Amino acid sequence: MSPAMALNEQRSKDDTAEEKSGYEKGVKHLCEKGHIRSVPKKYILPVADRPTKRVEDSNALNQNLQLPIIDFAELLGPNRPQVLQSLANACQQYGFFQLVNHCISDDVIRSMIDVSGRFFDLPLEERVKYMTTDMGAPVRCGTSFSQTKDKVLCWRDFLKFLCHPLPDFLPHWPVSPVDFRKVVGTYAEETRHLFLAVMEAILESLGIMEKEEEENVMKEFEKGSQMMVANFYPPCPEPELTLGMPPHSDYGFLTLLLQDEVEGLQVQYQDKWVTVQPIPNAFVVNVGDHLEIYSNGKYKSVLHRVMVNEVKSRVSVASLHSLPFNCTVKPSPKLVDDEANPKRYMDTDFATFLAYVSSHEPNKKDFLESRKLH
Ligand SMILES: O=C(O)CCC(=O)C(=O)O
Repeated sequence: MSPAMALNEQRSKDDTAEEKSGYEKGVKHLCEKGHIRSVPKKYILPVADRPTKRVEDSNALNQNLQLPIIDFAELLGPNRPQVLQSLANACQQYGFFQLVNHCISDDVIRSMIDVSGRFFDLPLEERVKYMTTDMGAPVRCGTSFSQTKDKVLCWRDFLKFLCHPLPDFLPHWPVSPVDFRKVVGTYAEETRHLFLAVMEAILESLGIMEKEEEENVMKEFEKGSQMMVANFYPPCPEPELTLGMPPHSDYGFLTLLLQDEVEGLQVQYQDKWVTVQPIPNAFVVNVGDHLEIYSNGKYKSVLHRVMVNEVKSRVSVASLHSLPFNCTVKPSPKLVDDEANPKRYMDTDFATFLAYVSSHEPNKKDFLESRKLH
């Protein structure tokens, strides 16, 4: 039998009912059950959606392109005006930047990546305690992108959990690994403070300086929502057929993402996919849908996706920040004027977002598109 025929034979076996129910337990479990030599059918993307290796579509032409780097320490010093300008350019042109020289210690960062990896190393019996498809659960372990809706599954397992206010949510978090709550509690608090400092700078970069409005928004952010997502992408035997995450944008104001040393994150830039080179201990920060709405379209919530690879597993941790879940997000009155800059988005709230994602197939930036006023 030719290798191709052998692979096809294995793929058709994958589609038994037993295999299908196994998918819900995640990709890690799938890989542990047996030596996976091919990607099961359920994970194979239509040709047009596969991560292509063709030079004209890949990032090869943009090899030297780096995301803008924002030095947090400089932002707090005498060069703040220049750094605010770089921040504005990054949010307008890329929707992404890397944040270095921030105040979170290497130890806190390393421990967060480490404990996330150890969570996914736990036996399935331990992880299964947190598996639910209830989007309202404070802690949710799952797989793929939108597990119940994806026609094609993604090569990714995740743990999502709410973080703020910490005393409300920490008692729901996993008790294993034993240091999970301590390590993640510290990390969650520190990333929240970093988010607040970056958000304040972003408001300033948007020209929202009038003390009253800025302070009001900042007070809302202090009470705001924080959700953490730890992602685990096992090595994949045929990475050209599938993705760790499909192209998507994030719902909140800002996402602070930590990636380990394995590359995989790609950002759409000028219609091309550009790989984000991991910088040790840096955060990849991106504009979310809410900030695009709040800035009346000035700052861009940009599509990104995750590639997998044949050799190494990869861990990333995203911290998503927004206003409190019961708040409405709308374009800032400071950034709207009827003549030159009319309001471009409808007001939106979290319940509308949840209702939308629960009733639609996940597809790129559809939610944000649905909020646009034409
Ligand atoms: O794993 C990554 O690098 C990106 C994760 C991501 O896009 C997300 O959690 O929304």
